[in-house]
Amino acid sequence: MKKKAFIFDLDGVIVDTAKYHFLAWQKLAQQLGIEFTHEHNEQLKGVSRVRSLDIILGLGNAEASQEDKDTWLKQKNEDYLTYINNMDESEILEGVVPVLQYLRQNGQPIALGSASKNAKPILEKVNILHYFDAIVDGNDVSNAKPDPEVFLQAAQKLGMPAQGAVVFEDSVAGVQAANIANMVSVGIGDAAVLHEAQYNFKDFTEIHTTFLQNLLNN
Ligand code: B16
Ligand code: MG
Repeated sequence: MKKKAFIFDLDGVIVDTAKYHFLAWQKLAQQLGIEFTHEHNEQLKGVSRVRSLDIILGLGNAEASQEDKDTWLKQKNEDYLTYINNMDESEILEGVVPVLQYLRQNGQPIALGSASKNAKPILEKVNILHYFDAIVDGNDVSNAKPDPEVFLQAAQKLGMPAQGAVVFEDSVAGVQAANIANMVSVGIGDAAVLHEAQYNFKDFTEIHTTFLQNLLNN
């Protein structure tokens, strides 16, 4: 069987940490007197922590010093980490583990490509860190998605060519990053939103081994 690099985004693909990001950002927004809804939260998916704060401040037409921003970023992350601390295996999205197992059993190299700086502790918490041969996250990259840096680094760390690597992504920017890197983009979520993806699935329960085999044969 041929080998390809399989690269997974984290939030929205493996686990739904967006709900915890939301709670932590909402607490901060309330403190700052800025209205922050679930709809607003959609704009933060796949976006870096620093950029997320700027988006929230923008919602309130607020400006702030770098010192204040640093304090708020620290506070938001501390709040977020208290939620992460309570995560366990039950939070892995349905269908993800069978796909990881299939890839592992067939000797396929697996990496994580996430914007989160908390990626590794989250994978540890939900007990799937051992599936990953490489982790590239927000601590490693300087350019955010849609820049392909995170996925290019992931392929490189796996010792695999970027071209033909398979990326599972739930964000538009992530799908674009995969396409720019000449990788195979697999959109997870709403196909209308992720219409730029080469393949679309609602979630991992729809991804069967025949699909993975076909990818490997191409
Ligand atoms: P952190 P992903 C992203 O994860 C989240 O979707 C995004 O909402 C978050 O702001 C970003 O990670 C940074 O997370 O504050 O933990 O460094 O989808 O790229 O796995
Ligand atoms: Mg994501």
